[in-house]
Amino acid sequence: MSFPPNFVWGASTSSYQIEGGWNEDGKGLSIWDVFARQPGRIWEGHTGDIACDHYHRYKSDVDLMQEVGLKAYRFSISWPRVLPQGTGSVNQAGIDFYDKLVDELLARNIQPWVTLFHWDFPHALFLRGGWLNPESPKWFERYTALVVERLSDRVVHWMTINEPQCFIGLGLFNGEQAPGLKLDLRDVLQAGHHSLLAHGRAVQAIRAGARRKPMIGWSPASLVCYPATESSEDIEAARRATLDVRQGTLWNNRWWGDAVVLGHYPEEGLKAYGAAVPHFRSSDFDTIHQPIDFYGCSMYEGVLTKADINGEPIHPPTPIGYPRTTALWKKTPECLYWGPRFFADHYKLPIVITESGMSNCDWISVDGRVHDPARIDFMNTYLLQLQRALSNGIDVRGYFAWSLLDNFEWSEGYKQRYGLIHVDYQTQQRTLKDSAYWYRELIASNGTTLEDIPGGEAEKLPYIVKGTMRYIHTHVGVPFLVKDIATHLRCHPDFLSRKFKHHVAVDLSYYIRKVRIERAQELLKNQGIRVAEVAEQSGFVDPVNFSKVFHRTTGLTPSQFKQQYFKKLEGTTPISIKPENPRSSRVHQWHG
Ligand code: IFM
Repeated sequence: MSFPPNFVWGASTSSYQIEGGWNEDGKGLSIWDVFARQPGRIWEGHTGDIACDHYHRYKSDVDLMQEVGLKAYRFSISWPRVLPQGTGSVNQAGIDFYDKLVDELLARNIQPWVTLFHWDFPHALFLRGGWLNPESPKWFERYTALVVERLSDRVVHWMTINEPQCFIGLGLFNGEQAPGLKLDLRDVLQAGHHSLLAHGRAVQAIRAGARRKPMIGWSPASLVCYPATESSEDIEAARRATLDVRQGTLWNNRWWGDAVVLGHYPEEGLKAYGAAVPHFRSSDFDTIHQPIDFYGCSMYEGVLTKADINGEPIHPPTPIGYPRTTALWKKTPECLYWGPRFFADHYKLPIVITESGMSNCDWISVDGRVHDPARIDFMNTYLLQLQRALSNGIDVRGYFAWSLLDNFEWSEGYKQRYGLIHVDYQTQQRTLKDSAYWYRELIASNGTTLEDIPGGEAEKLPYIVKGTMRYIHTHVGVPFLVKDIATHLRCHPDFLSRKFKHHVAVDLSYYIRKVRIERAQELLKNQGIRVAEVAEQSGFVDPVNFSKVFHRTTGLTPSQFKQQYFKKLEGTTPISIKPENPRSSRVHQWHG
């Protein structure tokens, strides 16, 4: 089954991770600007001061998005760029930046998907208590209303907050991320409660102010436990573990998700957090629980789960040598099947994969390209699972690769590369990785080029050879040269021919000829067709040359081939079906 025709193929980024321009044109400080300057916080003292310099290069970055063939681009707005103090006066240049970005995207037919908050909280508001301040939901509502006022004549897709488990949990509980605090669990959950109220108020502000009918969602970190086998016991154990809330950690789905979608904290959560449950009024949920149009899932890895003898979930240890990314996250494609299935089932909302991808050790090779077969395989295997979810009737609307560009990976600095596009941080030069070209073909085919042949011959061929074969088969009806395939795949024609010969053991030009002649043979089986038409439709410019090549390859001229073919057909004895049962009307009809 292929993906639905309107499936949204996209890529994601976030403001602090790519923009740079940290103090330009009136932008205010974000907590990340401050945190990154504190010694020992970020790997090798990196900062997002320049990052990918997207603030200055957004136009050429949108060109690259177009080159990758993206249907949608998910980006976030830097709150302190548009409101330097978090509230109060607007930084015109800041909001203009996003205004122009949206125009650039639309001019290239790329849907803008806007996230309002992806962690770069205004420092000025942090000094007023940040998310701990009960006013914070109102601050966020006003900021949202401003953005909606400026962009909603063009933007339709909105996401409120990104991964509260991280900006609350990692930011305020274990201090790994900005602002780097280690608060009591109760305070942390209080701040979390305010962020949920902020989500609800933002949804209200979008619906109240949007000039085009909005599609609103959010994007929590989505933690998936997947079953070790398809037994009903393991499936149930995995489902329960996915929906569980455990003591002393914010890594769960339901504390956050149930509040937003179901309008209450889950019983399990109230029990698990006990005395740390924050202060709230039940009417708070009238604000938090707003109708949303999709459930965004940021999904990277899953946890293998089995049922023990009592049906309780257990997690078998990870085998030595298990495939992992450079961030040491496990490659677990199954999460893209079980995650959407469990979440769609529990929340009854359409699913959008707002982030999925892998960090990898990528560099520019001697041939000038970035070869990242691991990422291609990662995306391929994950997307096959998403396809499985779709064919099982789960309503998945889109997939956003994390990330468009290599970028600033928070406390890991630039150590991890997640992009489809390589960034040289010294020169800011961008290079499309092999995975970007692979993704381009996948998008163009609406997902039909996923490789589902484990261990098959095609699987052993490198991407460039498969890409060449695909190009030849899809373009067989038009004249093209090896250099056209090379341009399409962004490599040198000699390199392409060498690789092809090495892996397929025939000359590339011979292979192209063979595919064209096979196509011609098929066409010649059509009685009414003229040889000149066959030549044209199998990609030959000159019919005389076509006849010569045909003869050289098959030992027959096109007309001889045709004659022989129809002669053979004439000679075939039609299959006669003798009625075994003379009363069967169907058999009688056939013979009649
Ligand atoms: O880079 C992050 C992103 O900002 C939030 N989700 C996970 C990504 C990879 O760690």
